[in-house]
Amino acid sequence: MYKWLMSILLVVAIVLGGSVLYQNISDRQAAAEQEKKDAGSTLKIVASNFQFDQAEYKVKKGEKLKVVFSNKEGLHAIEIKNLNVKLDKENPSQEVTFDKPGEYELHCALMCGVGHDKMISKLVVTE
Ligand SMILES: [Cu+2]
Repeated sequence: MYKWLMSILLVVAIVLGGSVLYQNISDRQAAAEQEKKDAGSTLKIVASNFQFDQAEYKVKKGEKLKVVFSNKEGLHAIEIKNLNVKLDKENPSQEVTFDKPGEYELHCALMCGVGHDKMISKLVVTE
C-alpha cells in the first residue's frame, strides 16, 4: 500500500515538474519571439552635429514601424518630406506604415547651427 502510494506521488511529481519546465520554456520562447518582432519593427534615427547615423534608411513597404528619433549630440529634429513624419525631442516617436515605394528626403527640421543644411539623409521604401 505504501509503495503504491509512493509511486503515484512520484508520477505526479514528474508530470508536474515536466509541465512547469515545459511552460517555462514556451514562455521564454514567446518572449524571445516578441522581442525579435519589436526589434524588427523599429526604425531608429540618431542625429549628431551635423549628420544622421545613416546616409540611407531602408524600410519595406507596408511594414508598420515605430520611428524613433534621438539626439546623440546637439539638438535636432527630423522631418521626412511627403510622409508627414516629424519628430523632435519632445515628440520622439511615431508609428508609421510606409505605403508608397520610393525615395524620400529626411532632413533636420530645427535650425541647429552651421551644418544644418547638410543634415540630409534618404529614406528608401522598397517593394
Ligand atoms: Cu538642423
